[in-house]
Amino acid sequence: MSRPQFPDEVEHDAHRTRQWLAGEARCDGVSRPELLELGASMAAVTAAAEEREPVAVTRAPVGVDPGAGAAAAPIAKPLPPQLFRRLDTNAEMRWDAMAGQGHVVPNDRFFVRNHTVTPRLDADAWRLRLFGTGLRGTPTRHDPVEFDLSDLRGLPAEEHTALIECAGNGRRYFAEQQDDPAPGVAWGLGGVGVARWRGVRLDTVLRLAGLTDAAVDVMPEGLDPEYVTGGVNLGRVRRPIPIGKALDDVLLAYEMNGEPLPADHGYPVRVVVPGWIGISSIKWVGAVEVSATPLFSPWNTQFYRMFSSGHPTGGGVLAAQSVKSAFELAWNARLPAGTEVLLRGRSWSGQGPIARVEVSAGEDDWRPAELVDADRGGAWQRWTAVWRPPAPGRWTLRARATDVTGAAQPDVAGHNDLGYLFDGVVRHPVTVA
Ligand SMILES: Nc1nc2c(c(=O)[nH]1)N[C@H]1C(S)=C(S)[C@@H](COP(=O)(O)O)O[C@H]1N2
Ligand SMILES: [Mo]
Repeated sequence: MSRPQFPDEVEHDAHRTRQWLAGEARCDGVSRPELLELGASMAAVTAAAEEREPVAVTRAPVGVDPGAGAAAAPIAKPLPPQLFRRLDTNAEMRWDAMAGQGHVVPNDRFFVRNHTVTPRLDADAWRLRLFGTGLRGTPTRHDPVEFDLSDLRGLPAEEHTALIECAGNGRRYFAEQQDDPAPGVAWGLGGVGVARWRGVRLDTVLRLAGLTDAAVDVMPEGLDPEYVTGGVNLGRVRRPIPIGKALDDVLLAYEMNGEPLPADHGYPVRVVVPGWIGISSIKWVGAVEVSATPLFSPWNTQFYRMFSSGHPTGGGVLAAQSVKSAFELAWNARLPAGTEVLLRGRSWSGQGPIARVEVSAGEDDWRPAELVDADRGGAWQRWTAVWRPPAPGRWTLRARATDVTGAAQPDVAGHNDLGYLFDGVVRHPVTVA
């Protein structure tokens, strides 16, 4: 699979932003002036909207029978406390739950990021509806080109091991380590996971649906409830993908780690956009607009952009996920004094494989970690380091990685108002007894 093309996205976004600001594009459900106003006057609301505000959603998505599950928990699967930490409608994986696991994250402990709730969809009734000016004959939303699940399963399948990470992963360390709290879901480092995704290439389906050369953007949207925040209904969760990326390595996945996609991860079908921030990988995809004109949604204009005095007006697009490292240890894990401990962890970067990892247990005693060979060039890199805790007490473990492009973890992550892309070295406390 080819590597994500972030420079393309940055360029694409700069171009789209100019068009958007010039009024050349529309953003269904929210008018451009409304969005601009939101942006100008509701910075705080926007921030809260991103990933924090508790959202009261009572409406069911069209075509979904809420049944008895309407008032059910936002997440369908069990969330045992030894595997997850709950964060409103979301759940982050506990890193000690990865101790001794293989390259992928088992489905029972994969993190969940829900803007509202996991919908219970009927796979037999499910259809993928493609429409828009980028398809031959310009099928409309109400008279779309349709595929059902067996259609998709009948097409050539591919399986890719890909990492999905929330752009806000690590956000709590802006507050905890840098005294710079950011609004939004207070993820530790558990808003990330790697799985084997099996499905059909979006490319294949777009071509069957009558893709034309005029298409520039593709916007999948979810069948989960519309997202209401700050009193504004922003509609279904959706974010455009430029056609170049859509035709490159994007999957319509119906299996995760060899099982049908679990309800929380997009059953029956989700989009998987390797390398791009998690919001690109739309779950419970029901429709895909294919457009000959640029598309916008609140998820690429108001959220998931870098806003701060150091970034351009309108914010910078979120491109590659940043470099991060995590120990497969509980926060405040207890370790025995005087004996060798094998520390394990993982590092990853949106820009490419990890080249090198160093660990430290003290002030300035960085030494190289051993990379697990099987992961070389993979979605993330497991590593180990031997440590003999010298004495009982409180110790701080740190790990820092460098990817093949030379991107490395700084001691302090760069500020941005919405707390995205934390990449600082995390100080992991352990107790030696
Ligand atoms: N329809 C829909 N798709 C969605 C979301 C959502 O709330 N609704 N959340 C997005 C975000 S912000 C992330 S980080 C990923 C998380 O995928 P996961 O829940 O399978 O881990 O899904 C993305 N796709
Ligand atoms: Mo996310």
